[in-house]
Amino acid sequence: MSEINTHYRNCNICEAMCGLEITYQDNQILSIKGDQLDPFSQGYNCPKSLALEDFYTDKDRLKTPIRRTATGWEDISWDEAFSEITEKFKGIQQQHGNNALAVYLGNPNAHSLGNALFLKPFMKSLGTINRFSSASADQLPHHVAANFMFGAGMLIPVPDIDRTDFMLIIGGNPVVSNGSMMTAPNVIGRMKAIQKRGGKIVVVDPRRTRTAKIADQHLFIRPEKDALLLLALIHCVFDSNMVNLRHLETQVDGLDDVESLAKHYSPELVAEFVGINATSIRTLAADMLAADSAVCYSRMGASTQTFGGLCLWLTNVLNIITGNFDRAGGAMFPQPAFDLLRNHQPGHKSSFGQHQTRVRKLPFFNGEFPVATLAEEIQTPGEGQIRSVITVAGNPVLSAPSGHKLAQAFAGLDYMVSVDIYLNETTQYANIILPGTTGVENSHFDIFFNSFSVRNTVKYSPPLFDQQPDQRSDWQILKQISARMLNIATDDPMQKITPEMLLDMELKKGPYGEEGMSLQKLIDNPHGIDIGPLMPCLAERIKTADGKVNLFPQIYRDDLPR
Ligand SMILES: Nc1nc2c(c(=O)[nH]1)N[C@H]1C(S)=C(S)[C@@H](COP(=O)(O)OP(=O)(O)OC[C@H]3O[C@@H](n4cnc5c(=O)[nH]c(N)nc54)[C@H](O)[C@@H]3O)O[C@H]1N2
Ligand SMILES: Nc1nc2c(c(=O)[nH]1)N[C@H]1C(S)=C(S)[C@@H](COP(=O)(O)OP(=O)(O)OC[C@H]3O[C@@H](n4cnc5c(=O)[nH]c(N)nc54)[C@H](O)[C@@H]3O)O[C@H]1N2
Ligand code: SF4
Ligand SMILES: [Mo]
Repeated sequence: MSEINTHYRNCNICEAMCGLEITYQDNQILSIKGDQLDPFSQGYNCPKSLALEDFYTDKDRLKTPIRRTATGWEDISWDEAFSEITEKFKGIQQQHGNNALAVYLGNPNAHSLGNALFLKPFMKSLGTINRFSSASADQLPHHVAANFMFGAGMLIPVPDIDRTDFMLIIGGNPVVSNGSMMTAPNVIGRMKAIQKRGGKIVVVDPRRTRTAKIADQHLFIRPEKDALLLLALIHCVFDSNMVNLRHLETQVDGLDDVESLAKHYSPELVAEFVGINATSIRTLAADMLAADSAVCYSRMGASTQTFGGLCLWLTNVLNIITGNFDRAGGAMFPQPAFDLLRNHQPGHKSSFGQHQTRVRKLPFFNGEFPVATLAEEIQTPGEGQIRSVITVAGNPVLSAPSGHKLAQAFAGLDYMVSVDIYLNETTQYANIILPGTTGVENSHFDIFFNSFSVRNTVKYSPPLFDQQPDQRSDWQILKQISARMLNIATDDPMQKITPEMLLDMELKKGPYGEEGMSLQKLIDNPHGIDIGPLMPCLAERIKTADGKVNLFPQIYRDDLPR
């Protein structure tokens, strides 16, 4: 037996990016604890992080490809799997058109460095516009608001939870979820710190959640009436002459139009619909206005509902007109070291509505269609019908709206592939399952969640254990399928590119590149590097053509009559 060693990495199970300290001996994990020296999480971890060991040792986990046969599943070689898959995909696309093949991407893709980097070229190599993901069952309204108000779908403001004096949480349960679109390790500790410094937390939720229990005030709301509540709060801000754009005075377009709209939504008018009395609504607005700094944070319950678009737009409006935008303690833009918007030109035309789904004519956005339409796109006969699907790290039969219909739809496909580590509700319909390495077997860097983080930090995690000779990582699987779809030779120089090469390049070209940010610097700092609290950066980060915030985008004007 060799000696006991210690390994430091970020947990990649949820959005919180907690730093972990893992002790191990040979290929056995002995303990998983919070890393006290991680500057962001400072020793916090939750019980879910222990699952990193379970993933590593689980006997049920798949490690090499399997193929479904009439008599059950059989093991096959990687080469045989890749040959069959690309032959089938090409055949189906030749016969029925490129869009006969669809892709579904699940949540773990966002928690994987390799997947986050190689999915884009992978999807391009498939040449289909039929792309779906869990994002449309979750957070698209956040991206739509960012797109139309700030000029880029990824430019999403996050609550500056560490400095705010007043936090209004609408439809989020961070005490249980550990926070979402708000990367904040030990979110409970950060919430309690608000209260300790004399601040206040108000929760708006139809249920008495654990978050509501630790809040100072809980307002029960009728489901899906949040847009009306937000309009009434905005009404109160205008009504009391308290609009204050601060440094954004010349950078906001559409204020008068918002005022004209909000006039019609007094607390007295909406109270009955919303289920919260007018006095409570007026007091809520007054409390928010009286605080030195305040932020409204809306999440799943506000996003995944009939009026999710309006909710996320109005949340931004409320933060902006109360002077709590791009300012300490309000809603702010992170400045990640790996900047996903590095090449995003101001005024760049968004993909919203570039294509429509065949059956229900729903719009394409952010490179994809709503997953709620996937089953009907498979089951409705006609030109452009989907006949083949590849899922990557997703379980839409369980997770997507009307998943039972997807089960039927998948069962009727000509050919299906899943890149997944388990045989489950979704992957059982695949002809071939390709399992990648996961968790501690992979290197990690949080490309997405650093973009939604309440503090600017940066950290790289090397793999803890080596890949076995018969294992592949997800990104190697995706690259192999791409190469074969495009008939690229295995010795092509592009085939040698690794996630680490791309990461190093982005860090050097990124906003801290001149200060020596690089992969090597991160390797030398295994606990991570603190860059500091969020800084006002709207003027530099905004991506609209004229550099102004569009307070009242047309898409919401069009939606209001509904
Ligand atoms: N009823 C209901 N439905 C919901 C929600 C809800 O609250 N209630 N929440 C919605 C939300 S917010 C989301 S984000 C979606 C999530 O929707 P999905 O992403 O479709 O669902 P998950 O269960 O996260 O699927 C994860 C899949 O990835 C596999 N997997 C895990 N790790 C890896 C890996 O490293 N590599 C690969 N290749 N595969 C891996 C797992 O085996 C599993 O099949 O669900 C949505 N659906
Ligand atoms: N343990 C665990 N943690 C997770 C996950 C997990 O699967 N397991 N999934 C992760 C993912 S992918 C995500 S996206 C996050 C989600 O993180 P959160 O958004 O923080 O958590 P949810 O439980 O989805 O909270 C939604 C809340 O909205 C409320 N709600 C429902 N309808 C309405 C409404 O009409 N109006 C209002 N105001 N509220 C409403 C619900 O009662 C619920 O309390 O959690 C992450 N964390
Ligand atoms: S809160 Fe999330 S990131 Fe932190 S230890 Fe738990 S699962 Fe991992
Ligand atoms: Mo999610």
